[in-house]
Amino acid sequence: MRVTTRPIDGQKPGTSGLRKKTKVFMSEGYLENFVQAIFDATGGAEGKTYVLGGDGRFFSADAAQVIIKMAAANGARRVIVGRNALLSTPAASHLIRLNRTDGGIIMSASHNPGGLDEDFGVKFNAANGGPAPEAMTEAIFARTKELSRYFLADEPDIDLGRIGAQQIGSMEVSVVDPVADYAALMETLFDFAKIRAMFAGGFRMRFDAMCAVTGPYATEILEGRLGAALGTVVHGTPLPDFGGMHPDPNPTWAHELMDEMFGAGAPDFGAASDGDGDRNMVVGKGIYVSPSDSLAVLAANAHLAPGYRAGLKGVARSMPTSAAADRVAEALGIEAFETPTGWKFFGNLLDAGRATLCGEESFGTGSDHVREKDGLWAVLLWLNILAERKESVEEILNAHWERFGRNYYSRHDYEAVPIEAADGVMAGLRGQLSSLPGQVVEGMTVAAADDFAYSDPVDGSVSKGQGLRVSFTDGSRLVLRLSGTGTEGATIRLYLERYVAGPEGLTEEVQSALAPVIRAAEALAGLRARTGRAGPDVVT
Ligand code: VG1
Ligand code: CO
Repeated sequence: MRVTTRPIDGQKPGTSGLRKKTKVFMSEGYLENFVQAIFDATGGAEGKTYVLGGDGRFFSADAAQVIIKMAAANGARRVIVGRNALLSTPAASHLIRLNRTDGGIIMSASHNPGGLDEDFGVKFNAANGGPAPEAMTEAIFARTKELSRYFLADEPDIDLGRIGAQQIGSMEVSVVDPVADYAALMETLFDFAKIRAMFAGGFRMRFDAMCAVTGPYATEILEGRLGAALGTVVHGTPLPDFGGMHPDPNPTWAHELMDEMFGAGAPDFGAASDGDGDRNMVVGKGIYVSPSDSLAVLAANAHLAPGYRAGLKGVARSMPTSAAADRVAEALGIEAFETPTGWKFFGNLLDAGRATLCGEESFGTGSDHVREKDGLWAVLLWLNILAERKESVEEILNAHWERFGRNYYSRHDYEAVPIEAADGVMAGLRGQLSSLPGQVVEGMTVAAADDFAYSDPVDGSVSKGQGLRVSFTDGSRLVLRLSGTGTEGATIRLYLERYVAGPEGLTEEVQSALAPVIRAAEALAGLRARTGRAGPDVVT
């Protein structure tokens, strides 16, 4: 059935897909237009195969039916969909690669809250399993601006609860277990026997799935296959509104886990994941692991896991992520890459075999096993390392800092700031960039200041305006950028870093260690002054 439509404003994908208020996505033609634009901008769906799934948030089940009927009406050959429309983002990436499909559609707004009054989102992943690269998202956006029709099969709903093949017109819909193939992949990468023995020996863990998609994955893998005590996974049932939780695994939103890990009788290891399962927070008994440090520790120890025994080809991190991983790459004698924020920028490096591990300061780590960041994968790599080294998280971190020095790191988020005020902050700092080198701010001399532009070393594409950065001669750095995943006003992210070589001063409190950089940021960008805020809303 051909349905007449008109272009809808603002369907521009951000850092990771198109995210809007759920009610916006539910409005007439909104989802349909965007999905049709995806098909049209990628050469049509005729004869193609797609993976479909999502984090189970409110509206996913209905949206899945629409997307399936649109794929059918656009001539697709087959859609592989997770049971009840569930698939974590890394599991979807794996299924795309495993089945060599032409791509996949993931229904998720990731770490944003879910529900009728919260957020919904749609991401398109390409045939390599990774997020659509910039040129593709731009083509999709361009298509949304000229759309006059979409196609929708006039057929009954598919039974998404029933595993197996069903037909819709001439298209096959395969409903699959969302966990099985992913869990099998994890078994090829990690020493499950060794981790199982560690749990059998009394090792205790807490995994907070935050009522989002990783619940079934973590329950099957940690409790089922690795023998962690029943109840290790909490908030393990995916709920349409995430049980009211904000499924963003950071110390602010995963405070229940933090309280437990810093309380009496804390387990040995704690972890949390986000809405769609691609992020992870890792916590030791009484010690928090910053995502930038986590990437560095994983890079330094990955060879302890069977899947990485041959060593790493290279390590890539997003620009705002601390340079801790670079120091490891240098010691290992491998390449280090610095990309813009968002996983889509790692795809080429992974495909070209130039990077094996990638990471972002926003609780994202992953490897070349898929083309997305992967929360549970990171947790399993940590477990594998813990099982091999037989040391606590604290001991491993301290040893890491003693060897490489410590990149103190923090991100300060100012959320839902009026757009003009946020633009003012950015413009204010941007205007000073060229005159900053050589200036002394809060006792530190500016070494360089610029608006980060990235030249992809594989395909030569250039991405400009990726964040304002100011680095100081003592190795300290501050970065300012606007979020591309929010749905309300603007979110300003301020990233702060200071390097201490050691051996003294490696275990200071993070915010006090960063105090001079925080003051320098305020002096240069006037965040508090311009937004009228007393301080950041979230500190990670
Ligand atoms: C944020 C993070 C970024 C991450 C992106 C998608 O983007 O900073 O590192 O790749 O979310 O993650 P932004 O533009 O808001 O800073 V996910 O797990 O929310 O898909
Ligand atoms: Co996510």
